[in-house]
Amino acid sequence: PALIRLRDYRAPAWRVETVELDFDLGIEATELSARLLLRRDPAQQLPLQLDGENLQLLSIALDGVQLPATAYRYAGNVLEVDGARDGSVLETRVRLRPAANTALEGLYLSGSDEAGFLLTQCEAEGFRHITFFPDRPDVLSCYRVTLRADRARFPVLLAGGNPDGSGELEGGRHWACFVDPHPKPSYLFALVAGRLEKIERNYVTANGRTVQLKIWAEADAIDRCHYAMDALERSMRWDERTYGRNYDLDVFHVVATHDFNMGAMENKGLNIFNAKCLLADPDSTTDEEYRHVEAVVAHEYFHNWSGNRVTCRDWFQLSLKEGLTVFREQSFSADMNSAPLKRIEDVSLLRRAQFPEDAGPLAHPVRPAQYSEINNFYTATVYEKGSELVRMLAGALGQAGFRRGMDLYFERHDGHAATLEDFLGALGDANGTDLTPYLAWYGQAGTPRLKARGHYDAARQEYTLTLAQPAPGKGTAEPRPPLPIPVKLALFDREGTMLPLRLDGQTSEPASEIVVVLTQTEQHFVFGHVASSPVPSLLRGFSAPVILECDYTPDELALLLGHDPDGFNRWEAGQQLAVRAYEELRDGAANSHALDVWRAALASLFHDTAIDDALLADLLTPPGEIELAERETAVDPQRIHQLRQRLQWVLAERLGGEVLHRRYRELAAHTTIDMDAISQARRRLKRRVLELLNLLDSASAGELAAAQYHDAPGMTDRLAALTVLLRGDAPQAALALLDFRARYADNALALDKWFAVQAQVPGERALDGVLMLERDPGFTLKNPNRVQALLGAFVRGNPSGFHRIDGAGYRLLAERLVALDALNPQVAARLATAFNGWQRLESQRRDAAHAAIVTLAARTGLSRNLAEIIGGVLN
Ligand code: B3K
Ligand code: ZN
Repeated sequence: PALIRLRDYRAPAWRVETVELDFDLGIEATELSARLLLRRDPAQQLPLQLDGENLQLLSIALDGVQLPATAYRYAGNVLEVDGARDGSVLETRVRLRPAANTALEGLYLSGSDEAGFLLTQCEAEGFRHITFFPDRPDVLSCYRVTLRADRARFPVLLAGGNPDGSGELEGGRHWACFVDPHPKPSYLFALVAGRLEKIERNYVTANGRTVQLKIWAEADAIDRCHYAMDALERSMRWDERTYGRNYDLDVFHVVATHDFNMGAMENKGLNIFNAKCLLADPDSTTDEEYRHVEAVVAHEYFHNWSGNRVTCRDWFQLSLKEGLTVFREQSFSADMNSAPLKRIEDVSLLRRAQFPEDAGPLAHPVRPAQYSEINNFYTATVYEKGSELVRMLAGALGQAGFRRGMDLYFERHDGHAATLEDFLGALGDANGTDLTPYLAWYGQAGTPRLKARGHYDAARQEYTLTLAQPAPGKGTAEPRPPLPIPVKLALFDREGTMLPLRLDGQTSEPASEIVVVLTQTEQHFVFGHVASSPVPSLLRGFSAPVILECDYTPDELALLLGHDPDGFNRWEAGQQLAVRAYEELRDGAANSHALDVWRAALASLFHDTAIDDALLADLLTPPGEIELAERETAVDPQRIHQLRQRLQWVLAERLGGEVLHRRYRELAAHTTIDMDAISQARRRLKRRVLELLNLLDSASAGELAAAQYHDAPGMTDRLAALTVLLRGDAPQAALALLDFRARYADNALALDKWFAVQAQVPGERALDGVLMLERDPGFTLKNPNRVQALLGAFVRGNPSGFHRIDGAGYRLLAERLVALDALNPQVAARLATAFNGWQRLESQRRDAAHAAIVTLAARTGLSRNLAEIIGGVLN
């Protein structure tokens, strides 16, 4: 398939100034007329070409005259029209088949023919499935949309922008019109029509605009929208306070659907959400999911400025809106909850999802140079690494400087489509500084390594920190410039006290924490007046997305774990120590010093009353199996699982069954259903303690878990208990599963968890479980959430189950991908990325995975989405 390349970018030859869309909505067939006012770039002499996919063209007219068949050609997803000039008006009428649209891109049906509703998804290139248009983000137009439909079947009619009239039509039909005063790219167009309920609230913006906030959902879900409404209001206030950004329409609609390819979509004035990112109630939503709902609501809202008012020139710049908006969302969540816990969560995700992506055959820069199918580039790299890059820039400018830069960015580019150069330019210009060296981060794939070593000179009372980034450009044709790597650091004496830092030549007052920026391949940083050999705390708060290599002793790590006031680095020291302990177990070391130090340090923290319960839960959790696998060359996921279990068992044993029991009982005695931080933290620690106990004594943990399942006031405790029962193979598990299945038969989001928890039971037996669950009447390949819950949880969330030595996991995935691809290419392509990393498996699994992938690649008729991923994975 053809590759689209960044270096081939050309400004559009034709733009659309205004768009008028008129829909006659129906489930089986929808017809729509589009009226485009065209503008031609006088510098370009190209014919009028519009994108259009699977459109049934009913009529076409130019400047009021119906066109004969000789005056236009529709082939290969392009409509070429003769005779158009600057100022011409093109009118087309097309027919769509929403109910037959299983790809969930363009206009489609959510739910059943009888009860479902119609909606759209346009990003990235869905608008061309709705009408003929220059479907690219640098064409910004003003939209007027009229919806017409049967009133009984479609009582609610919504489109982006402000409402501009509605009324009755003959034959029980009605209409509603919407005008969006802000020019926008086609990917932000949206409509929704059907039977929906709403909750609403008035909101007055800081600059005095009254906005009606309305959240829409099907009748059985509307009661679960209140949390999202509160989160929306918090997001709006936060963006006013933190960035001075006000909302800019009279209405803001949010709609929940169970049929959605991703998390949510920031359509102008009409956000559409996957129900799992919007609905929340204690009975069916875990604490983690509550935080996720808050974050996604904020993310989509923040896009109104970072994405909608200032959009991307082309899809190569995707991280301009996504990296920035993830960063804004993460800052918001950190402000609303605990900042260190949020940072731990974000960095864990980066390591679990982005580092492996960046280390495998699908690696790509935050700004990719080329793609075949853009939907394959909504990746952890573009989102999460992109956010890390913005974080570095924000760190380099400081809070006030970053705000100045953002103000200038919004001011300069409001109403336009921008590039990453524009972004760095505005941030730099507002601060009189040149940020272009950071562009190098956007252009290269792979996680950089940072080597650190310290040298203490007792006679001179000097500490020299040497930082190095191993030879950039090695192995590549073009030498790469070194990256700017900001390293936030502190020094501790051996009692765990922070030392004042005086960098050589620095005249200002000593600080306890500073940022040094490595800009060359290797640099020395010399600190004076250091009274004794210090322990450095490096890359505090994870100040750059790199892999740090520093030869700490286990005791130095334990010191940081015990004393670093930076909660993130404290956790990080524990993680590194756990990795050392893991490696000792793996290598069968006779003397396991790191292991002893690790469990001793945790045992003493376990009794430290000053420590937050949630942080303690995280400290008691070693790096996950995927992270551990990243460090190996011949990966055996089952062995990694066993070793990690063993590591946790050793920890549990050190803590002792009695201590764990007692702590569990204390925490259980305080169980509530409240959502405040302390209650959430207790639930998190309670779960961790129960899991550790389960390794030590599964019989008594099983009894506790069975009771917890039975008495659980909410989903967090219920699901934790069910998980422990399943993992421990407890006799009570079967009954709990039955109970859960029946209890949530009509709650799709809760039922998803029932599928996922079983798909994630470790080890060879998981696959039989998956095959059985596929036969459950609740399973369907047509619903992305359900596919994710069963197949996604299995192939991505269960390494020791998926990577069976006989290769059955790989063959199952390949077979399901074929079936899924025929229905929904986007979902198939995303699932297929689970094959990433197969080259580093030990040989037997590697051969089996290779065979499955090759067989799949040889199939004809694969979608462009899936073909690109499979082809990439084989590279
Ligand atoms: N912008 C959308 C993602 C669209 C994905 C298209 N395949 C959601 C978001 O990032 O906010
Ligand atoms: Zn986004």
